[in-house]
Order: sequence, then structure tokens, then C-alpha cells
Amino acid sequence: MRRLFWVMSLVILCAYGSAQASTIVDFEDWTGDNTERTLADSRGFNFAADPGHFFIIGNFGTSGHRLVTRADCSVTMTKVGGGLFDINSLDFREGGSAGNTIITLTGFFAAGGSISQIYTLDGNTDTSQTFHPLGFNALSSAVFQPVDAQITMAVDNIITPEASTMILFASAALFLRRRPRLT
Ligand SMILES: [Ca+2]
Ligand SMILES: [Ca+2]
Repeated sequence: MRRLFWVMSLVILCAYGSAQASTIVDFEDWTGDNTERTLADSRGFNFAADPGHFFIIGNFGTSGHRLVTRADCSVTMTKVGGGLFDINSLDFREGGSAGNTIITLTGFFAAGGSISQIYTLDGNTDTSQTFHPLGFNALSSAVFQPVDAQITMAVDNIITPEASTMILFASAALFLRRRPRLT
């Protein structure tokens, strides 16, 4: 019974840690203006356009900021100061241009190689869609790019779990393994 208590406590702790240890890159911490640019940062991540330009738009002082590209734009996301990251979830939205918005997300692994997935949006420029990429783990960078270079896109709410989550899980596993039997 006590073992069950400990296991349940650790499960709750891990769930809490997992919820707490994810960064949501939502651009709501953006303090710059809404002019066209090639570099921006939010929540500890850098965004660089190459080629092209993007905007961080929104109602300043309220919520709703997001990164919106111009045509002919590819955006690379990296961690400020370097380091690896995962992408568990993100919101894509049409950037406002005509045509079907199809976006390629490519993750580059530190050890070499990459992973790509393609997302087709619903055509409604007023709504975002949430996608959950699979296998986008331990990335050194990620690139967002419309398949048709003339199409624009918007990205927001990129959920990236932090390393501390994994440390917490590892600590919990170690604790269970080393804990002396109580009965
Ligand atoms: Ca936002
Ligand atoms: Ca939409």
C-alpha cells in the first residue's frame, strides 16, 4: 500500500513537472514593433528569416501576437545560446494570402540528419490549427516554410518541453529503483 502511495505521488509529481517544464513560445513577450524584420526572439528562442522577412503582429498590450511571414520566406528557430529542444505542438495559420497554405516543418538533429512533416491548413484565415509533430526531439534547429514560396503563413504557441522534465522523470525512476523495500 505504501509502495502504491509512493508510485502515485511520483506520477503526480512527474505530471506536475511535465506541465510546468514546457515552454510555450507564444510571442506575447515581444517588446519590439510590428515592422518587417529578419530576426526576433520569444521565450528563449530565436527566429531568423533566410531568405525573406516576417512580422511579429498582434494587439500590443494584449494577447494574440504571432509570427507572420511575407512571401518568399523561410524561418529558422533555434534556442537562444544554443542547445537542443523538442517540438511537441504548434499552431499554424494562413498568413492572409490567397491559395492553399501547405507548410513544411523540418527539424534538424544535432548528430546530423533531419525529419520533415507537411501540414495542409483549412483555408480559413481567421483560425489557427494545432498540430502535434512526432519525432521532433533533440533538435538543434527547426525550419518553417510554405511549400509554395508565394504563400504566407503564421506560427504561434510552439510547445517545447524542457530538459528538466526528463531530469525529473529520471530522478523518479532512480528513486523507485533505489528505495529500500518498506514491507
Ligand atoms: Ca501568441
Ligand atoms: Ca485556418
